Amino acid sequence: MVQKRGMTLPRPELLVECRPAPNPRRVRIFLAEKGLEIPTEQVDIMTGAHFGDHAGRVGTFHVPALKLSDGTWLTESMAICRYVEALVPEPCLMGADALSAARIEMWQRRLEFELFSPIAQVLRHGNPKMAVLEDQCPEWAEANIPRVHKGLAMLERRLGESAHVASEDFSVADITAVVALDFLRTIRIEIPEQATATRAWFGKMGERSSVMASRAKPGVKTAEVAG
Ligand SMILES: N[C@@H](CCC(=O)N[C@@H](CS)C(=O)NCC(=O)O)C(=O)O
Repeated sequence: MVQKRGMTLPRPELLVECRPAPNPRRVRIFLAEKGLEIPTEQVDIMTGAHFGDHAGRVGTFHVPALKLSDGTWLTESMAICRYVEALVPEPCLMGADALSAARIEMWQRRLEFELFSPIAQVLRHGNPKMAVLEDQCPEWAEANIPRVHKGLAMLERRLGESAHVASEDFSVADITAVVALDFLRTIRIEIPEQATATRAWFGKMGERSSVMASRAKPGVKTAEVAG
């Protein structure tokens, strides 16, 4: 248990994830930035394994899920990150004051809705291998392609005016953005040549040990795992 403002908080004990999938990867990067190592358990969502025992014990079929030392589970990547941020405040990744926390949350949500999610929709509805996860609607995949390009343009405008996504400092919003950009490969879209600010920032992000370590191990096909 961890002491926090007079309360005893349960410890993170186990991260259930699917290594090539993008949402668990956001949490892995976050944990690495905090210097935390938590045992992991893999559930292969591409075989539908998460619909069975995993969903039964956690209460939802999605990954990631974090088991706490009191036997309860946390799901939703950002809820997990917020809990870890409270346990391990440094380095601060979700905002040290009300305004910076709000700005980080704003960019984090914009990236999820305007880039990460459209990429996931193109993959999940456009790649026949994703039929295990989705009642597919190919027209919805097509409809999301322009949204991906709009999201990329939004990110490029932002990185043209700011060293990192939410402010001058690295934050969880950068984690969502870097994972989204790596996820582009699954739908065979590249960061545009003219997106020079995004390309420069993406190169720097790739040098962070947390980002490097989170990339899928050789032999694991990221292109075939859903978001
Ligand atoms: N909102 C959740 C989304 C989690 C999510 O969609 N995870 C994907 C893997 S990246 C998943 O479990 N997919 C399984 C499925 O769709 O059946 C979060 O932020 O953690």
